[in-house]
Amino acid sequence: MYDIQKGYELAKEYYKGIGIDVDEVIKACDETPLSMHCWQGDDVNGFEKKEGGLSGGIQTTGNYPGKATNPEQLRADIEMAMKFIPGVKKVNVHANYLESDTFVDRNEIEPKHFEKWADWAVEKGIGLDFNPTYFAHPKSDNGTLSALDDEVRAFWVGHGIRCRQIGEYFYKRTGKVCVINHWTPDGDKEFPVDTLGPRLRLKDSYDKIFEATKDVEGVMDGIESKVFGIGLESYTVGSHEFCMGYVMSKGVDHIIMTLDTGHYHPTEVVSAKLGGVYAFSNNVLLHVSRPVRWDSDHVVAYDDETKSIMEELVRLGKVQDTYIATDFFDASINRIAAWVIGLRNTRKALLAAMLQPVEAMKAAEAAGDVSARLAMVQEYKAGAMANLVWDYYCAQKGAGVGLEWLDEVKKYEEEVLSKR
Ligand code: RNT
Ligand code: ZN
Repeated sequence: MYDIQKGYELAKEYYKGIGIDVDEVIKACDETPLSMHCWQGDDVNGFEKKEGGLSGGIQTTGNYPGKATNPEQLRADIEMAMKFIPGVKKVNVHANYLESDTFVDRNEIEPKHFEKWADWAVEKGIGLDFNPTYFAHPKSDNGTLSALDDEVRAFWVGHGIRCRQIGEYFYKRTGKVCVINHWTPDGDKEFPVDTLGPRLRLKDSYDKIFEATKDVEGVMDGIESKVFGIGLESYTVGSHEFCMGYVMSKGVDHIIMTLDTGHYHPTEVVSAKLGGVYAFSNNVLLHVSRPVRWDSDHVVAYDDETKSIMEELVRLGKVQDTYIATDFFDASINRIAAWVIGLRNTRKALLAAMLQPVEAMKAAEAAGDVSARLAMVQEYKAGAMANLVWDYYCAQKGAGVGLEWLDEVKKYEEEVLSKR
């Protein structure tokens, strides 16, 4: 290992020269919560006492041994991963991760089924986010909130209502706002003749959920769109236009857009959408993921788009207004490694973005000096010394420098995961 302190001193001097206080940046980055999705640990299975696999156009592929098969294991794995993810974290729980000795259907879930998650979060001093599970259920095969069948729709509205109540319970237990993400898989393999009807029903269902729970406190609601799902290739009820229209037409603070980085056409990027959305909304929920071909949920990479998203948030001055959550599931590698890699990349991209002289760039732009603007944007994108700051930050937090975390995760695999 090289001399991390020396690297930090050098970086500090460099950044001082361009008007950046490294310690302030580290603090701001560290205090930005990242919401870690629980579902990477067990391939989105959850703990319902029922048979049946994943559905709704999402899929995990791979058969890597050692996945969590009960809540205790999942929480232990999350704790293991968290050791190597520096900074404030929340945990994002899905409704199908309830805990009950007997089967509880989705429209009957209650705070008590999530008490252990809340106890654990309180003990760890972290916040919890939540997600209705509008998929992987016999009643989700022909649509959920947009289904033609009145009873099916009512069932899912009931689920949405229960989820908002559980969100409030999480808020009350942890003292931290619970961000709920509503994603429905509803769609069609072929292009339907009636594309409007399902959308009007989805709109009506969301209205019913929010109306029935209008007194719920401490909850934010992201509405997540998607371009397509497996088996639902031609039509998605909750398209981008629908979700954006819904959020903007409601015009209330708690209903916001969820932008999932894997949910757009291949040449569309979320980094280019943020400025437009923030012209009309105070907050955004971000699902940081990585699309590859048909899959929207590969492990987050330290790639151009992840960096561009963080740069955009910094330049917009919206880091604190954006709920940053991860969303990917990979069953082909050690699941803890998947979490660590994806969340470290997310955090690192944020740090690198914060280490850029945004004020100077904005000044060049305001002065009409477009050449200087391009020169600066390119110069600082490389993040000359950002890695030195990252290593120092990880060392300070005891989160492991470089690949130090890998040995420990491998050891845990040998001693714990491989024995499951
Ligand atoms: C699916 C959505 C959604 C899910 C989770 C499990 O395409 O991105 O957010 O990944 O609800
Ligand atoms: Zn998502």
